[in-house]
Amino acid sequence: MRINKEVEYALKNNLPVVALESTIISHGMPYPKNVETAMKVEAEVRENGAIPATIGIIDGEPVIGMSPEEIEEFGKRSGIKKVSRRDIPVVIAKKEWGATTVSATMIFAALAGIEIFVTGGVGGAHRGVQETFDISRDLEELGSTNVTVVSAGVKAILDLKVTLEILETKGVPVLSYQTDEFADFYTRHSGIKMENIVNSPAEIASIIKAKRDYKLDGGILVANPIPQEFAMDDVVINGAISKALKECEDKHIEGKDVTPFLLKRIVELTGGDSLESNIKLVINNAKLGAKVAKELCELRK
Ligand code: PSU
Ligand code: MN
Repeated sequence: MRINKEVEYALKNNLPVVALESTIISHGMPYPKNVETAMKVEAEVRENGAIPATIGIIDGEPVIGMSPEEIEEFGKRSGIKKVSRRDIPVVIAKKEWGATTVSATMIFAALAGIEIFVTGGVGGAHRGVQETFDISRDLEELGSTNVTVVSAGVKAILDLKVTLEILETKGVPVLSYQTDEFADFYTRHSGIKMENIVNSPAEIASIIKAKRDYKLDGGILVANPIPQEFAMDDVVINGAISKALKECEDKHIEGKDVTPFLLKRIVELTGGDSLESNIKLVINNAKLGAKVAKELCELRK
């Protein structure tokens, strides 16, 4: 792995570092907004006192802490593979480029020693999972890899209840930030009541520490709701989601192409509004993630 100097120094000296994924850049947003967002997210992490480490695979080498030029490449180069756990050895051996999903990013973050990872939304159980068995590797990774993922909850394109049941089975704490309702990405209210509510970055850090102290391996999912001023209108977003899901079925889109297809169609169907919400919520997560990383370093002193 190539760990950039700044990140390496920070990790050796108990300074806060936040991991960031690259699938959101290559497959989650269109160019050039994807690159602009990735740069804004890195800046937000820095403004809140932590060092960003965007992770991806370049010519078969996992990179922890990409340069701005490399981020730009991930944003515009075509044919970059979407890489989850199963794809990692293939992309490395074939010396290819790979955009890491939540699962793959967690793996490399853990290998590098980064405990906090910020993204938009994690994958989960797709609607119709009873028939398709389509459950993101992200859930399995949260069950076993020691990284805390700060997200805006789980996107309403998925089956939220089944996703939460699977997380419970795998022993993943889901921490709802300053609300008792599960965040569903584009809005603040899914209608699902949450048990574990947290109110500050320090509280989240203390829960991470308790999990590590007692060797309860696995990740933690923080659900940080989108700020109300950037949230989507329920009717608009639900209409777009239903339409996109129907098209996905009609076009027989399957496997790893499902999530990128839905994200892209929802942006188109909302005239770009969902993309603006998506950008704002990732930046909001970067702020919280950086603060949690800082608090965790304080506790580790
Ligand atoms: N959710 C989003 N944006 C994204 C993704 C999920 O709102 O870009 C990406 C993440 O990289 C996540 C992946 O890990 O999609 C999940 O893909 P799948 O459903 O194929 O497991
Ligand atoms: Mn899948």
